[in-house]
Amino acid sequence: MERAQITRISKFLSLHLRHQPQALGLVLDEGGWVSVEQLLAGAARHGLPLTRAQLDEVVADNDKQRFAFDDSGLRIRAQQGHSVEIDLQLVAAPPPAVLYHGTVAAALPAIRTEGLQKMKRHHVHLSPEEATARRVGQRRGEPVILTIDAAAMQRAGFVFYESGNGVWLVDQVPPQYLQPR
Ligand code: HQG
Repeated sequence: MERAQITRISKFLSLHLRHQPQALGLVLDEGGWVSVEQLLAGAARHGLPLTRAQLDEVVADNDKQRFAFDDSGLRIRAQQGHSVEIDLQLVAAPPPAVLYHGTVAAALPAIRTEGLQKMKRHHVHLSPEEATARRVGQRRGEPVILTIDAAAMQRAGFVFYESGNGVWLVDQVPPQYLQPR
């Protein structure tokens, strides 16, 4: 498929697997999973007919591995980023010593006061690489990269989770763990 078509399908999947499953007549189970067959039927009903091969291509090609099939290949879910209530059954793991977060200057005063908050998502999203954080910040304007002392947070008892696609998740980052750069 062409890049534009893959992006269109990826955005459609993000919308429905993270935020509005009901718009496609889907019900996510508690882990966020949905049957591939029902997803394809719902997509066809809503003007985006899609073959299983096309879905496989979008899942495999995705730059951030946003979606995953279960072991049977019969169910699919978004790996993270949900606004609907689900339990991804994430496994706690020790984080890299340093993590990065990309944001923009306008958010800094609030972030310096109250720390990084999860806002509308289930967790604060952090990246092991600065370049990834830069791309995340760029979605909102000129990026500002914050360095997080994840090792100190872990020593203080904060629990980190690694999502299936290399994003590190935590409930919040209090301002004292944001290192000045
Ligand atoms: C900011 C995309 C004010 C935070 C990306 C960010 C990522 C605060 C925004 C993933 C704040 C929330 C996550 C505070 C945090 N006061 N602003 N106390 N604390 N913020 O989209 O990290 O394409 O929920 O800096 O690429 O930008 O969806 O989080 O600017 O991986 O797969 O509030 O989403 O991936 O924005 O992005 P978001 P994010 P997908």
